[in-house]
Amino acid sequence: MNSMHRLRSVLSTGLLVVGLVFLFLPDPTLAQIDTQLTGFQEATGLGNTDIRVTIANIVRVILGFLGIIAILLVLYGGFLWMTAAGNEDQIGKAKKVLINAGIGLLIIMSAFAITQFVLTKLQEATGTDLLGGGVGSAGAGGGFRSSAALGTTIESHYPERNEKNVPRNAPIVITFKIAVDPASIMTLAKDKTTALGTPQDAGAGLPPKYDDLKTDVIRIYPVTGALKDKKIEEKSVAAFVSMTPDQKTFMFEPVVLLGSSAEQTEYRVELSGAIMNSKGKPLFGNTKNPYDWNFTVSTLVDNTPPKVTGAFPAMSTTKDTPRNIAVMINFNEPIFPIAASGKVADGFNNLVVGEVQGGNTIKPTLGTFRITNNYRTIEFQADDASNSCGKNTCGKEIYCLPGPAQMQVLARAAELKSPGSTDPAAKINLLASPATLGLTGVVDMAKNSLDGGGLNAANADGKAQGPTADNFYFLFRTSGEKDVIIPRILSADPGILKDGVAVDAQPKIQFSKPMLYSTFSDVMLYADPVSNGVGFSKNFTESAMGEDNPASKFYDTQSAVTLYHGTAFAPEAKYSPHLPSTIMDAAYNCMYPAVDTMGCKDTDASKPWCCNGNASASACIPSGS
Ligand SMILES: [Ca+2]
Ligand SMILES: [Ca+2]
Repeated sequence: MNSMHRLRSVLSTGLLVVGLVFLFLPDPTLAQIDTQLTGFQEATGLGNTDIRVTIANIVRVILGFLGIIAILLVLYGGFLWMTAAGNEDQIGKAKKVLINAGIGLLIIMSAFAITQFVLTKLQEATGTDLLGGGVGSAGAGGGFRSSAALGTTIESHYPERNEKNVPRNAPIVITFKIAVDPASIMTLAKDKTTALGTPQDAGAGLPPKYDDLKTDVIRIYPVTGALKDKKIEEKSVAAFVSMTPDQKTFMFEPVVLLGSSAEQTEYRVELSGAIMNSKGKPLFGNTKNPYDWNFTVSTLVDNTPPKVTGAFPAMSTTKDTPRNIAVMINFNEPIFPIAASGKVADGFNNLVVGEVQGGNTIKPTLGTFRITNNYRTIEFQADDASNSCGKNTCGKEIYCLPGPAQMQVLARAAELKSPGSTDPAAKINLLASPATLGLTGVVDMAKNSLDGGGLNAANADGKAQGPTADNFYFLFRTSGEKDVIIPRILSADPGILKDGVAVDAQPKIQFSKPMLYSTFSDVMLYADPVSNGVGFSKNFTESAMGEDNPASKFYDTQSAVTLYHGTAFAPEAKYSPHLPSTIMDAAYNCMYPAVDTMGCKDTDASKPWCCNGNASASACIPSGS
């Protein structure tokens, strides 16, 4: 009890970051096989480079070898001279060797300079960071670096890296980890009176306006198809920009449909270093071309409405749910963020979590709706001071749902302009609702209204019928209790200190409870050496919970996170996921790996970290990170 108390007090300082680190090492043999097949382009950092660039790189390597030979010749000449001992013949020979080696070196250096110049020009033309700038092999550092911002500066983006079959009417969406200055991304309309990025002149039933993308700051352009040979400036896509109120998620809606109906078209998105954070500082530091990715657009337009695949807590008439939980709804496809993000106190009404009162009225609980899990999950966290629940084990103030109470969760379908129409322009009736761009309910990325189907999904028929038929809702009961069970890691794949890991293995970590996805933005994937870092996004999955788990008293699911990385791990580099104690479960309990089942069972408050399965008194962030 005493040690438990000490443990609590240590944790409640909120200062400690408890890390759980796994190390694993990709298999160099496997890597070789992989690089010859699918991973070749990424692993070499050549991206979409054509044969000219490849040849230029080969020439550079050959010149490097010739340079070494020339230097060896200089050494040989010097050696001859030193050991000549006045022998004129040998001195003469030495002079000849030195002069010739010198001339050779000059030629090689000029050739090297020319190659470098050609590579620079090609880099400008192809948009690939070929020169890398890092130590080690040509290009490799550059290719990885331009992807590694995902998971560090960028939380997620849609479409994902290398995603196929993206519909032609998809927007491009980027979520940054911190607030971004919208003026660095978009041109502001002159008559604008409302806050940046929110629609203006939206009154009197007029459709809301957006702002224009600065196409030199974020470039979206086709790399295949009819326009492929045009200059980037000429083929960059014009787009309207909108953003969520926290200034972290930006939606870029192309003015015309992407791609063509005749053939699949590959697109590239490039972020420049001109993007500023909300304090006016460069978001990516000094990096000139910090991030880019490609995806492929299909020949089709998305006219299929999104569906709900699951929700938390589970609908139940027999089990009461503790009060201190977040509410989550999962969807079968990514959801357009601004239609599903907002604060109840600001009038956001597209989703409601509230207490059922007499006469079928719902009293909305104050809180915030967020979009997470690569835009597939909407999460609700209460923030009503009257429902304050005290502090959790890591010292964070938390807010509960009302309890005991009968609760209802509602996700509205968006109003339809002409129900049943498949014409993309006639799908959604944009109302004068400035906070959500006129979207009155949940829509997918292509703005198809939710096929929620009502209670028990009776109308989930693949057709968008609008409200109220296609509103999604369910009921659950809260108890007066709080859930204070600490979430545990049940398994990790690859396991701790595992080597021989495939370069395309996607690390997966299984938790004992449903987790609060939005807190996973603090998860890191460190690389040693650091230049081999890969970008990663987080995909969550849920599975049925075993009855032996004490948490199943309340819940029916566990959750797992997969660190999905679009570029291959570098062979023979070490990687370590870092899971800090700021990760929370769906009842706001912080993770505490030092009492975990992954090898660390130490409850000594002086060793709060768990590193590679061993309790540790200090943080376990590996060297090089
Ligand atoms: Ca869809
Ligand atoms: Ca329907």
